[in-house]
Amino acid sequence: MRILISQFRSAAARFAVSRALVVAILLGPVVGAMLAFGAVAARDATNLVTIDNFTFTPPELTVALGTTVKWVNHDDIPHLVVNKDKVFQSKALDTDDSFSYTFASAGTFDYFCALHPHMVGKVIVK
Ligand SMILES: [Cu+2]
Repeated sequence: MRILISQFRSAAARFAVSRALVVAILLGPVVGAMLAFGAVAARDATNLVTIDNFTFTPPELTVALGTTVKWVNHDDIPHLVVNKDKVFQSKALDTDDSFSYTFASAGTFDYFCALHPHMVGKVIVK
């Protein structure tokens, strides 16, 4: 009887260890995916320029070479994003439309809205 109990205990201990291992294996990808999602969300937030009330926000954005910047129009009238040196130019962006551009060279990129030239902003690529 004593032998049976001790066998039962060691079996229970093995079960607890293997159950913890299974939980760790199952949760690994979930935690990894959550971390990856957080990193993507953070990157999106830092490279986003919103257009609200005829204003680019932030008006000046500094990014690393190779970064994709996304502009989103939240106004209910169309806007464009046009680089002064014609390096990039969006189509007319209606409400909630977006435009993305990946900066493949360093420098300062001044831009404006072709419909409302007083709307200006700049992206500095380092
Ligand atoms: Cu505009």
